[in-house]
Amino acid sequence: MIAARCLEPFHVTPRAVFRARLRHPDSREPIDECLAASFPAPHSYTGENVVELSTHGGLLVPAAALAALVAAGARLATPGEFTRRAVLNGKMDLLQAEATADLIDAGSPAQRRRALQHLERGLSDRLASLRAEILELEALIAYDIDFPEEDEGPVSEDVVRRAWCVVRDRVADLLKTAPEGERLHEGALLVIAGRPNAGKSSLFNALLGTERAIVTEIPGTTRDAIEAQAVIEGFPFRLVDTAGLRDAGERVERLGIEVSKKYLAAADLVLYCEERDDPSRAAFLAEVSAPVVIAKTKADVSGEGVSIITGQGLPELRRQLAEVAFGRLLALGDVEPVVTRARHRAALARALAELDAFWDARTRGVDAAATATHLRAAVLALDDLIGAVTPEDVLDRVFAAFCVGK
Ligand SMILES: Nc1nc2c(ncn2[C@@H]2O[C@H](COP(=O)(O)OP(=O)(O)OP(=O)(O)O)[C@@H](O)[C@H]2O)c(=O)[nH]1
Ligand SMILES: [Mg+2]
Repeated sequence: MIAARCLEPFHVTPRAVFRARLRHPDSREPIDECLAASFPAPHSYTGENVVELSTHGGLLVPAAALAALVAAGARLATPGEFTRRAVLNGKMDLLQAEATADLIDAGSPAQRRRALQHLERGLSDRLASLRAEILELEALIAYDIDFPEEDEGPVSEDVVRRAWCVVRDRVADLLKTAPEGERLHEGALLVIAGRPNAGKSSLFNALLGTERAIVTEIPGTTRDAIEAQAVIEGFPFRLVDTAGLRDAGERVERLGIEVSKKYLAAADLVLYCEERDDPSRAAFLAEVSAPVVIAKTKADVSGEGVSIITGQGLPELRRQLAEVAFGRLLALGDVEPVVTRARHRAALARALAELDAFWDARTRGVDAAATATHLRAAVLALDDLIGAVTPEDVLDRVFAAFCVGK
């Protein structure tokens, strides 16, 4: 065993921390005094025999410690390898593995809370109960499958319809959380737009809390789009400051306006800045499909709206932005599960399509055994989502974004 070759003394007392001298396995050269803890299988993170070492920090000691362990037969883990092994050994499901990465990457309180909920099986439990409901629905039509020639089974059609309706709506409700859930994962793309000199860059800086974009009294100051991460009311946003929209201007500015238009097309929401009622607003709004929040700027001069000088209106604006981008999540609170990735959305959409195909086939008089294949397919879609049987390439994709050491 690798640890036994390098540590002096070495114990396998479960989960007891002990102090040991770390030596090079060949030269026996002492490298560090470290803390070691052994976690015999299956009571470890990965489910395998694990020894954890805490060495002194710095540059030389950890590098020498790693070299000694590699000389004793260890190798460095690939990104996400520990969690991947935990999934393969049944210590956690795929949703919990994704949540582990999300927890580490969380940049806002809302992301952290959601990742923790998924890690604690919030989403896994909901999917397990939906899966059980679909299997119960299949049990309800078991009589029809066994005795296809009978007209009336012991379970009335109304009972089957209600059971189908309940589970179908529950899958649909979970699927409806996908747009905001994925936004929670990526950050809502908030594009700040408006005429030159409207105060866009000033508001961008105020929402970020740092002077990131250049502000001057000259219209056309911002030439290119600037993107930055911000946390607003606990939610993650990607803020984009853009070049003021106008038709005139020189070549560089016109290119900047083109970039603004591309961002506007991808935006989750748009913050439209104007100093006073702006005649070009209507034409602008007509071209944008994302929801738009209108901010009246320079309130210290005009009296109403937001001012970056006095701070007036900024708390209300922050609340409004969070409400528009994450209103559904705010209404659901932290208890109801939410799906946060395209992978989740695709699997749920498949389950929903199969549930609808089941009912459609049943009402068209297709024989019960054939309709049941749709219920089986819906269950399989949920199994894929939980990661019950996960093909290698799905694992590769999930763990590609992991950091080394988890
Ligand atoms: N009094 C007052 N002045 C402001 C406020 N916000 C912005 N300004 C001023 O308005 C001018 C334009 O501000 P910017 O933030 O550069 O405006 P912009 O919309 O980014 O302008 P372009 O990048 O040229 O399109 C600057 O002189 C700012 O100091 C405000 O809340 N109150
Ligand atoms: Mg600007």
